[in-house]
Amino acid sequence: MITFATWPWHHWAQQTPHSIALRVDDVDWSWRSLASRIDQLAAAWQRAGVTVGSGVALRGKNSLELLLAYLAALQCGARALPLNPHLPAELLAERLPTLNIEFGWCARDVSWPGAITPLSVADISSAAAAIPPWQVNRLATLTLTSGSSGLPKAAAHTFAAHLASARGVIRLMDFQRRHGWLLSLPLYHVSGQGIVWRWLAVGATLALAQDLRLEQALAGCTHASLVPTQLWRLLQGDPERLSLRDVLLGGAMIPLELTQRAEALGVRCWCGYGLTEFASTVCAKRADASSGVGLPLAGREVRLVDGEVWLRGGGMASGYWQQGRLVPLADGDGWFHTRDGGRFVDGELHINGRLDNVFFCGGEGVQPEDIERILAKHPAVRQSYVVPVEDEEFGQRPVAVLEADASFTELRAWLEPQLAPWQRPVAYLSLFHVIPDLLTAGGIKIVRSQLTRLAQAQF
Ligand code: 4YB
Repeated sequence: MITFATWPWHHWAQQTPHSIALRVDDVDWSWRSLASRIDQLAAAWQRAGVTVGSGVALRGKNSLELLLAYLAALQCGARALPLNPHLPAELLAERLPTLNIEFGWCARDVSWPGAITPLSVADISSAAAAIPPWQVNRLATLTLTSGSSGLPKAAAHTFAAHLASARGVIRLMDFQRRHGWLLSLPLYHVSGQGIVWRWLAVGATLALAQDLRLEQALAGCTHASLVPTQLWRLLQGDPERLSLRDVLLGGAMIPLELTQRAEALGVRCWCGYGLTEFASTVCAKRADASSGVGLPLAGREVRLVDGEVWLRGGGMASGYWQQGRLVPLADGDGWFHTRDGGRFVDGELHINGRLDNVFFCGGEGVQPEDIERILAKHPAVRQSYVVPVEDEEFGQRPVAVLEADASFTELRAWLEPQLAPWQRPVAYLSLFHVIPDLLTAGGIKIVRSQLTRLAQAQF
């Protein structure tokens, strides 16, 4: 596996200058043209004051401009913080000052909190700037966690961590220079950045489709990363026409029914378990007859302590960035305590669910994911969440929030015999009724605390 002596895009511009680095809609960019565009943009941003150690926030949906901004910020030696464009302004105003962000780029003209200097990708400087040296151990990115409560934390990764994460997946999935990976998940989430670092690590083609539906965006791509809901939707369309060869799934429980259906259509499925703190994938395997997430990728270790998954090794963030310093995320022996419940079955890791999601119904612990796993087996269920609602008699009781093509009466009759009495939902709600703007909300996962609040209000 290559170790870089210079910025990866410069490396590939020297090694394979005419190979296709990027395919944006129908336009191809060679490594040489990409590297030269990044040089121009980085030089302009350096003239605007961005320097080694600056903080640069990048706010937008995936686009060519966002990718260029990300790479240019890195080449300036800055810490890049990609942000979900749907984050409320109040949260940014509260969070950005603690993250030492001095500059901001945004896809649309929005105002940044006062102290932040806006940057533009229209800026071009042909004056050669002194390019900061590539240093694999420099802090490269801050990525906000999607924590279920409180303010998100900013996991700080070095280039070395991103590359270590990439290498584990590349080795497993046989991703090579001749392949193309669609940037199918947002860059503000580690799953999107994971795609970028795998692309850079092997010098393959990255595909970006700015306004296309997923089926169309995938045309000509061999690889994609998808959350289970995206793959369900894809299989509902015209799956015969998919050119997709390999799909890395993750972010949530991956139903066996999903991978079996996709595999039968010739799509190789890889089941991953990953986290922001580990710059994406930690465990993965080729989908098979078991619902586990396989074994740790090379260079990672997993152990279970009182049923909690602890992780250590390659890809781990250097800490959470807070007020100019790194707050450790691991214990004294280097283990990160994930708050995920897990178990080993036949030597393979299975994820039970978030320990923080457990609630109590009449004194009995309910792990919502145990019920969701059963619901996911029903052929008509596309998405399912179980959340607690307050109950005078039992404390809390489960409610099922579903996207399904079957009636709730039918689902209830099918589900209840499979559950203990305290696990049985007291109500069934339609997901799109509870969160009408779900599809436009931008995130890759449901925020459970929000879903719980909305379900409680409708109950
Ligand atoms: C899971 C889970 C699983 C995560 N079963 N719970 O490149 C990739 O690995 C990728 C590919 C496709 C889609 C997503 C990814 C990711 O990176 C996902 C990373 C992620 O979700 N990070 S997160 O910080 O937002 O959430 C982490 C949490 O998500 C974990 O702590 C688990 O609770 C949950 N999770 N994979 C069950 N296979």
